[in-house]
Amino acid sequence: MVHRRVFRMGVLLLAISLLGAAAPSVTAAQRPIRQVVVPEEDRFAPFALTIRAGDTIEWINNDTDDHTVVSDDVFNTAGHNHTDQLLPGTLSNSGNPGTFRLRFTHAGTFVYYCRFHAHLDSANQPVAPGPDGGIQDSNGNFGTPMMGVITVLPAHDD
Ligand SMILES: [Cu+2]
Repeated sequence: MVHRRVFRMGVLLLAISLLGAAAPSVTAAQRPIRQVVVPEEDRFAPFALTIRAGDTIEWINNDTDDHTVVSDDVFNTAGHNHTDQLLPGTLSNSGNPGTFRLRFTHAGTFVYYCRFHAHLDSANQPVAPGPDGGIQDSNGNFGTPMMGVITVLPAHDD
């Protein structure tokens, strides 16, 4: 049944290309792109952000060091599971901030972390890699990993 499989693949590719063509619709273009910035520290700012379905998030790495946006698939219901994206720092990107965009098309949560400055424990929760990683507060608390949460509410017209 090779020809049937090839046909199915063709339909899938057609669907993907149609989805791609529909993505920059007028409605999406009118919505502002929401930004999550990495300042010159190992953290995402803001930590938590609430958006609407159809909105796009842009991560901007203003740090000199590289960081990553990695999906915590266990907690994600907003899609984009298996995301593992390098966000180059200015030192490795010709002085420019590395950027990465994701558009969220349905309601849910997108929990993510940086695999350089956090890892998942046995319960799949992000933890800081130790005293030299993650977010360090003035009290010497090293417990917070470099992570963030996007909450996607239904679209305005839902
Ligand atoms: Cu990082």
